[in-house]
Amino acid sequence: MRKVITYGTFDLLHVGHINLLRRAKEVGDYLIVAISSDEFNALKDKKAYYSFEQRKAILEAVRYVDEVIPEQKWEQKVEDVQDYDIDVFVMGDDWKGEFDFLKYYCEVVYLPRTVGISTTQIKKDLNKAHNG
Ligand code: C2G
Repeated sequence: MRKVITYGTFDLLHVGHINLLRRAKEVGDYLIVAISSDEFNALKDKKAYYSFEQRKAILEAVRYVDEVIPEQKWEQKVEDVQDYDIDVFVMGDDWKGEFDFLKYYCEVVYLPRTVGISTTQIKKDLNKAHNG
């Protein structure tokens, strides 16, 4: 069984996330998603609208996702790849090159981001619509 892992906040789930998850699943048979904890989001200067538990429940309902684990620190990726016996690490290409050190442990694949959508833009648009 070819196991894939990817990491992210996945807040206000949108088609950009779904496109990433679908393609990540396509490169293997089993997809683990490490979702950023609320505390780790703070380290990324991100404040998710949905809590970790809510984002976890939403991702577990996505057909491409087989397992969801917490992402609590930058340094856990090597340990995760070893502990979960991962074959492929996948990220959107906004992270291209950032995780090449994992190439010693598994394949590293950066997939093109979906253009024109982001959680940040969704929040901006909603704020504008609400405040006129
Ligand atoms: N993504 C995408 N297209 C978009 C938006 C996001 O392909 N329009 C991808 C990102 O490239 C990432 C994944 O969806 O691979 C999750 O995006 P975020 O939730 O923004 O994740 P991020 O904050 O980049 O967290 O340790 C890695 C970090 O936790 C990554």
